[in-house]
Amino acid sequence: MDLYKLLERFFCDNLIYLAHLCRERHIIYGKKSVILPTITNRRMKTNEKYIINEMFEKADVDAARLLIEGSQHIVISAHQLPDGDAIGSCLGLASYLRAKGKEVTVIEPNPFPSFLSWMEGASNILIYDHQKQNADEAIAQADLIFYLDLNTSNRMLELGSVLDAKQVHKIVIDHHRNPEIACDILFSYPQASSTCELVLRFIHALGDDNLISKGCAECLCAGMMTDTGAFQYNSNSPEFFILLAMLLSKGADKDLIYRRVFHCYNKSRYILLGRIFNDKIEYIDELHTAIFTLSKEEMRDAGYVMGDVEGFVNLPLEIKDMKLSISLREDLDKSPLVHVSIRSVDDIPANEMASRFFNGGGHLNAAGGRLECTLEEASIIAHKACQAYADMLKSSTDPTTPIDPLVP
Ligand SMILES: [Mn+2]
Repeated sequence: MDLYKLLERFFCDNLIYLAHLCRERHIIYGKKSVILPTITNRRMKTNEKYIINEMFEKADVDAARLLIEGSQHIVISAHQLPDGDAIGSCLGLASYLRAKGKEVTVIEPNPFPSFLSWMEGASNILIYDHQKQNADEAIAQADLIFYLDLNTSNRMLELGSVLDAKQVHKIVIDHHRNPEIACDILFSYPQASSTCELVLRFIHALGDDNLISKGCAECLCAGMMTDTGAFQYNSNSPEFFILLAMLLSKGADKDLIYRRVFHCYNKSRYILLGRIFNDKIEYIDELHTAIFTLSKEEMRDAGYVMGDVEGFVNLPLEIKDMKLSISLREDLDKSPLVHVSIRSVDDIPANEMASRFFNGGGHLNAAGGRLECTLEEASIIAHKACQAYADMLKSSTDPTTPIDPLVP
């Protein structure tokens, strides 16, 4: 019987793939030897091309290896208001270093949102604001410090100056632009999706894939997920998914992690969300821009808890043709202080806008800053910032957007 007809009858879903397999078997074994082990062999061969290219300089990896080998007490820290990438990268790296027999202390400048507390090792994180004494002891003992997910120690509150003052070997692993931290080895790769991706590449470059536990994989997967908005942006490289696949193969459950970090909100979040979209958001149509403010009274009235407004700034960009979204949120404690978040699309430089107008910085399409002024004053500055980029914002929208067939 014709081999391809046989395949069609039994394996029509995978016809092309299987036919390809059979052709190989045909050459080697003859027409009738279509057996499953061939598939396994073929898959293994296919996987061979999915190698992870080294992003780091070999000299840096070798130097880091020596520093790790020569140290016993390691401190790992990240930026203030730690997010999924900050906590995930710290805990993922901590898990790996503990597997290498090191004593590791993770210290964060201030508390992290409760939706990250499921991560392995999260309950042992020291919060510098609250556990200064324990943290200072760990820092005093440290012979190696890792700074993760930040480019300047100014983003670590008081912890930054304490770590900076400590005379000890330091390694920075980060994906923000313009790194400024004094260190022995700098792994700064703004093209990376997340610091978690870089930590995974770091472990891989050290040849230690076998030391990635399920708990470690979950932490790194969480950061790769949160810093890409669940793979919506900054995640177009095929290698990103090869790295992710590596974490899945270590036991990370992507779907469960998604639910833990994205489906975990309080009702107060939706009270605030309703308030903003009902009557607070301002659309500047000709600039394809949305700006909204949130006062501390509004947050208190809604029963605000930390993390409630996380990601709000992304939502206006879900509206057709929107190019820029700016959120202005009053600090709950300090006054006058307004936290600014900016999101943009394409080549509209949110980071440049943040540094020119809002004392901040960040990535091309996601940036932030802070203004020591009232919400009203911050809103005026935000309008000025939009006008400064009016030419870019006015320009025509995506030509591939389909025309609504219901509109004549
Ligand atoms: Mn990050």
